[in-house]
Amino acid sequence: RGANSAASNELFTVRSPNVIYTDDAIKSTYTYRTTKVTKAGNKYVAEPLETVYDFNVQRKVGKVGLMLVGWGGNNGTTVTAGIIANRDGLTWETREGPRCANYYGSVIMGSTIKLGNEAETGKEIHIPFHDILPMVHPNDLVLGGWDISGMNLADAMDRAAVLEPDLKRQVKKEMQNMVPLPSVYYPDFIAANQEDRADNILKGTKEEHVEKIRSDIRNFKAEKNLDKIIVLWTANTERYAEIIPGVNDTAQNLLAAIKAGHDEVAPSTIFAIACIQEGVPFINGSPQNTFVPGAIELAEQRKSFIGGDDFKSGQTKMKSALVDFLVNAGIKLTSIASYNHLGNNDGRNLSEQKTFRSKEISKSNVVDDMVEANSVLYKKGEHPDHTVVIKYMPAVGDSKRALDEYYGEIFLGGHQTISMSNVCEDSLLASPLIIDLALIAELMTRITWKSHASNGVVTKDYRGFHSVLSILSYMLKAPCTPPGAPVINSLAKQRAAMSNIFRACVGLDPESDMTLEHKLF
Ligand code: NAI
Ligand code: DG6
Repeated sequence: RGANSAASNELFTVRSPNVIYTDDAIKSTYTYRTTKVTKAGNKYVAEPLETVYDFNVQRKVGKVGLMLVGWGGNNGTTVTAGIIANRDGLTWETREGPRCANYYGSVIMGSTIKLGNEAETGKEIHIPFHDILPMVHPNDLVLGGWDISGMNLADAMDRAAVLEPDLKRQVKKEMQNMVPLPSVYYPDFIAANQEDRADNILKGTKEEHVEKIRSDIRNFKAEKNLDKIIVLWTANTERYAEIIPGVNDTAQNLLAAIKAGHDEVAPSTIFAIACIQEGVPFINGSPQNTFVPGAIELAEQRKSFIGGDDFKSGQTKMKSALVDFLVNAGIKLTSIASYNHLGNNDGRNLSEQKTFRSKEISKSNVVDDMVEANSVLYKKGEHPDHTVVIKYMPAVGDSKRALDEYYGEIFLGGHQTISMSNVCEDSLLASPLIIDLALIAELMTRITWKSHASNGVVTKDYRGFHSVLSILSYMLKAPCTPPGAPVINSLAKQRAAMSNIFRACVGLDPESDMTLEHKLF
């Protein structure tokens, strides 16, 4: 492992006429098989379809910077302390005994992928997810960022009240020297109760703010000698920006609105635009509509990566797994009541209706596709009732209590009620997602593809994936997809998409779980 991790660090190679390894790249030719369906009267005709792609993955990872907007918040300080703790191999005392640093909760760092079956025994071989393709190791990420609160990260970590005292003691010295850059603060976009921490804010116009953020990114890159930077919004949830024709509906209008200092341009959109203009991936970990249509159009025009919205950490992650299970088990889910209370600054900010509304939207839409896919249980347009409640309860701090009741109809008019109490230690669940999002976004900057025409002629030059990185969906409550592309919320499908796309990049077929070799004796 190291800044220039390349061939010698790779855990496996693929032996196949479709895969070539060069010093710089892994090049694969991959046949993507789908099924085309046409409707003939009231019947369907299904036709197997094949498209051949060439993928090119650059093997050299380089030195990567991760800049967090909201660096001094609960997530920002927790992910920073967590990376230092892992990098330095720290152990610390708790009342339950010593604990050591790990990356549990990160799908990339904490889970495995099935590579295949061992030749002699048929035994499944699983490898760490991180080893499927060359990826930056989180311990090597160089951290920086912005916050409207100028508190150094050690004090901010105390303010967050997430980590054990003995762990904080060990990372304190390094974090004391980390001070967030001043940030963009438009009070109207977050709750009024946040005003007392806003002591580190940029003066000037919206246009100047974009330029300042751009120069911050460039300076950080130069100072730390980085090859690339990823920017991620983990700052307060903002209210939704109104979509106004002529203001934020097109790239051109949005840039003009920023120039004119229009009120409906949110701080998170200012960051998104700055990143798009710098060609730096920008990920939104909060629920608001940072990516107004004009921002998406600009990202597409500049071929710059964006991803969002809203980390999917606890209650919603359970929901996107459980609803998938229930609906696919043929159980007609008829209502979901999701209540939660929490006492951290996120909860405080969400105690205002306008910011709560953003969260309510992102938490509510997560079952739509699964319900829509089951026309046996649900008529067109029919949905389970779904209520989301969030209450601010300072006493429980970062230890959010999520209570859910899933109520559904089973065989012959019976009912199934599942009541769930889920204690989500919010920042400890969200921080590993920040790492996953950064690692995958970075990887996507090194993958290009081209396609073959049906006569085998390679038609296009290599190019990157679509600017809207829907491959990040597993980590996000309300996944952004390219305009017109469907939103997939099922957790299992989201994970399979990630692992199978990465398998394709090394010329391996998707993991189908058919295990025919054990079924056809
Ligand atoms: P937090 O309130 O502790 O931290 C947010 C930080 O952002 C604060 O330090 C605040 O001063 C700063 N901030 C506000 N506006 C800013 C701006 N314009 N520029 C720079 N900094 C700004 O919140 P926490 O718990 O860290 O969560 C961050 C975001 O992630 C919230 O939007 C939350 O809803 C979202 N989220 C959190 C999850 C979790 O489990 N912790 C899960 C899903 C989403
Ligand atoms: C209460 O819902 C506050 C929120 O910020 C959540 O803690 C956060 O969005 C995580 O939500 P979930 O549904 O993934 O646990």
